[in-house]
Amino acid sequence: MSAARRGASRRASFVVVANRLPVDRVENPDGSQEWRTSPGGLVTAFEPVMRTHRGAWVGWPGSPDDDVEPFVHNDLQLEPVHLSADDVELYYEGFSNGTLWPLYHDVVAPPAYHRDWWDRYVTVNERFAEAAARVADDGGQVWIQDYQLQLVPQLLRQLRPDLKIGFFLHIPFPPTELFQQLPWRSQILQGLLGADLVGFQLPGGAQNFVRLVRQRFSYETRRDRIRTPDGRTVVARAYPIAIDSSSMHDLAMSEETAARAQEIREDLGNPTTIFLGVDRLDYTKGLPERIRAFGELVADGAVDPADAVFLQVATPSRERVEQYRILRDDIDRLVGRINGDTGLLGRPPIIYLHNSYPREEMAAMYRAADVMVVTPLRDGMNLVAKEYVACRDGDNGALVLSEFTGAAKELRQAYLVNPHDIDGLKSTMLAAAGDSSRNKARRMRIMRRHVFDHDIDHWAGQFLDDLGKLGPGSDY
Ligand code: GDG
Repeated sequence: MSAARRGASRRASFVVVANRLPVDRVENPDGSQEWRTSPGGLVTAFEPVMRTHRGAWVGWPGSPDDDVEPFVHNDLQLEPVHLSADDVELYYEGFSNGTLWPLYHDVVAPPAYHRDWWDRYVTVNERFAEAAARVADDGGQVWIQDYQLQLVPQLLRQLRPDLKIGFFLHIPFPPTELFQQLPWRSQILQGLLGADLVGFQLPGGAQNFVRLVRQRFSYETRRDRIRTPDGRTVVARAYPIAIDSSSMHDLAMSEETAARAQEIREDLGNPTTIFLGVDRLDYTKGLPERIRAFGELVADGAVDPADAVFLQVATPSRERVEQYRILRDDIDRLVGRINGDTGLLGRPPIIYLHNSYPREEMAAMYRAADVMVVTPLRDGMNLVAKEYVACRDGDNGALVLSEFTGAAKELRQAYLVNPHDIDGLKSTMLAAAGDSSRNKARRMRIMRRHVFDHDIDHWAGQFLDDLGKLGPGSDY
């Protein structure tokens, strides 16, 4: 395996625990296999900390029933957690993506509650906690990621009370009335309370959490602090996640990307306006709403398919989960109907790509697009919106952004929309496309400054600085 060497685990003073390891196993044409760093912000965010701190990463390697020994990849120590096919079905596709995901996203799809899913969620969280306990050095820092692992903070504290434990939730933390539906609500709250610092995307999520803890357990709380009966202080605070803005910008500004962006425009028939959507194919992302809105604009004659096109990239996601299969069929039908009803010869109004692309190609699409359309019904942050802003330069480009994303709280100069309001979506998409260069440039300049000042290093730095002040031995 290139760039990877097997190695017995050594103890690490900084440990990230996430559902997935930050690598993918890829097969070469000659049949040999190797690990490659997965595309994504988290690896980039943690890279500097990992290097200065002797870091390790605990996570699932990505295929079921695969026994992978601990190994080192690009100087990063990787600690695989084994998941059986049953674990994947019950803990990952079941409880994580069939219960928690819809519940935490404002029940935009109905969550399913099954006791055997929950039981397996507990077992798998125990396995992750044990792996983290084995690898963390005395008094080390452990940072646990996301909704799949909400019990790990408490389980790990029981095993290793000497550690400083942080947790970050990448998705929204729901309003208290919705959270109370969960049959295992107390266990989840207690799981999170095992951390010294619980991070959320928005202040509202942190407040929901503190309120729930006060209501359910009558613990003493003051602003963002919770006092537990065993005398610990748990802090719940917002850390809006960010992107590696300068590397995204540099990639977009390269000559290769400029040439590729030009090619994309030509391939699309050199329209005046390219609208772009980029999402994991997920029912929280509001794909049908935006496609329907664009289809109506074409049908109404407000948009001429000879002059404008909607390019939608939908990255395949969670394809074994029923709701995702239904969504895919719905979108296929919707796009087919709009293109069939309103398309011209060689000019379908919607180009729909159900595929994933290298980062370079994504940057070229962002650069080619005149209007980026991001319309989730609910989204913790939405990195696509920030990536688009980072890839722009000069006076064109407009971002249409759902009010229900975390990003909307920061990117106030976007053209904000309520994605449930199809007429509002239509008028906002038109307004964004037709706005003056001066207005677009002004809005983009302010957003760009924000995205550059609040990048992924800033995000990780703030969280880890705060975590450093908390936990065992601190009098914070
Ligand atoms: C969760 C939360 C929160 C997409 N297609 C391709 C590709 N992507 C990349 C995008 C972006 C990332 O995937 C998607 O991030 P989002 O933030 O938009 O959405 P989720 O996947 O739902 O992420 C979300 C995030 O966690 C971080 O905390 O913002 O709210 O739901 O970076 O560029 N990348 C490549 N090819 C593709 O085809 N290379």
